[in-house]
Amino acid sequence: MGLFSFLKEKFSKKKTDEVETYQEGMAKSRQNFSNKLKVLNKKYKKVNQEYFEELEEILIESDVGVKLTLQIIEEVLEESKAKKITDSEQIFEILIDHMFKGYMDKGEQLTDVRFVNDVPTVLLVVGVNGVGKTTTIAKLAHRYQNMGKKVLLAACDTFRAGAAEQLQIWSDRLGVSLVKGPYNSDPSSVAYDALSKAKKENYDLVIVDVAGRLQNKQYLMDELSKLKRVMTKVIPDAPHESFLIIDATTGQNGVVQAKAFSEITNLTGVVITKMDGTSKGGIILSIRDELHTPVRFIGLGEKLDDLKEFDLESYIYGLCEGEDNGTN
Ligand SMILES: Nc1nc2c(ncn2[C@@H]2O[C@H](COP(=O)(O)OP(=O)(O)OP(=O)(O)O)[C@@H](O)[C@H]2O)c(=O)[nH]1
Ligand SMILES: [Mg+2]
Repeated sequence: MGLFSFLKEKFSKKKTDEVETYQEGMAKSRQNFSNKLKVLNKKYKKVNQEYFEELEEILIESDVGVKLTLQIIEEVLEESKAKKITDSEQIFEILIDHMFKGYMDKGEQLTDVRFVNDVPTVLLVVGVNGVGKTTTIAKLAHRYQNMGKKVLLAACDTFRAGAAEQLQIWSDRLGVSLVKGPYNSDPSSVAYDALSKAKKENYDLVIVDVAGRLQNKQYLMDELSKLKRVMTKVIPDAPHESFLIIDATTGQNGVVQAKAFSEITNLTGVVITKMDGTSKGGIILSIRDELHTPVRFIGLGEKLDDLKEFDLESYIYGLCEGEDNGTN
């Protein structure tokens, strides 16, 4: 049985809230991807070269990325030839298997923050302006607070007017503490203060918000290495996690950002926001293909609970199956 049939059976027996959030958040992507595939499968009962050309186009239009698309098509072609399969419905199953594999094979699977013992766990959050950094930090704070963790926010984006204030609003709303510095002050000194406080007062998690001005790569690189240097004076292994936030609606530009950041700093995870706002949900596969970094969380809406651990099965299912979509 192909993975898609397996998922259909699995989720028709027991559909969790998580799967429903994925299905709702991915409605636009599903309309783009799954509906186009259905039209294609109707057009070609038996597949031929034109079928594969159109399939390639659909994957690229869904932001799966050219490199990965070509790899997937190649694999699907090979498998269908080897098994002598020409029926487009069966090819669909093979396609989904290889999309799944396209993610699985590209590195380790990880989602939740890996907490360390003895000292506060430090999570550095980077990303360019407007990608949903502050909101994601709030959602993560909310998540770990609900798990009983003592969470501290560090507003190290001292460069952009209003950045600390936005974080302050969330810290008040959530009832989590915040350390901030004056406008234009040294981000490292804010981080130093935050980590010192976290260590002294036994916090479990410090989430550090950093400005991500990609316009000047060298400057950003220097700033991030200074930040890390200063943090390790307080907590030797800090940061334990470095998440890059990418806005799914920026498409291939998001992939460019991801590549640039991965050259500047050692990322341990990627968070994809605004999945609900894009029709090109393939971006997750594309970023994974380029970076090999695990997608840790995915933003499927604006509410605090709409940030979910990335789950490949729910994601693939959400991309292909849902209410608006008939029964396939
Ligand atoms: N629909 C949707 N909106 C989101 C999601 N994540 C963030 N947003 C919205 O995106 C907008 C920008 O989010 P912010 O968190 O302010 O982004 P930022 O990166 O901190 O932006 P700056 O601080 O201005 O650089 C807000 O209106 C958020 O509500 C998501 O997963 N889905
Ligand atoms: Mg912000």
